[in-house]
Amino acid sequence: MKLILAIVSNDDSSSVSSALTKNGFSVTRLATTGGFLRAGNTTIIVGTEDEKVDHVIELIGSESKRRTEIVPSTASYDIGRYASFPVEVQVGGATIFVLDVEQFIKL
Ligand code: 2BA
Repeated sequence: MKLILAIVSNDDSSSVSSALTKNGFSVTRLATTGGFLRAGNTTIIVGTEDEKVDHVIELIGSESKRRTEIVPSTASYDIGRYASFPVEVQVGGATIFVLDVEQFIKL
């Protein structure tokens, strides 16, 4: 058995956990914070049989693809005026750890 820890953006966490649940996987979601950006992200925990790990990774990947989005940004000028312009940002993606499970107990 394996334990999968997947860190995904908050925006993708609902669709990732829905896809996993629909496919019969048990999922736990933790609200976490990235150490570098200090922004919120979501850590998804899935315990599953060894042969199903690839399916879990595929489902996570399909719902959290790295993509480019255009978001509005503003620049201020000395004269007290602000201009709005679009900037491209990278969002999504997943960081996945797969760990061996020594024991799995449900009481
Ligand atoms: P990613 O590498 O896609 O990582 C996204 C989030 O996944 C991280 O958020 C962190 O919460 C988790 N994570 C990634 N690798 C990990 C690991 N080896 N162990 C534990 N958790 C891990 P943040 O720490 O806020 O980082 C956000 C993004 O900033 C990263 O995206 C990466 O592109 C960049 N980054 C992170 N650390 C950096 C560093 N020391 N120097 C430069 N850029 C860094």
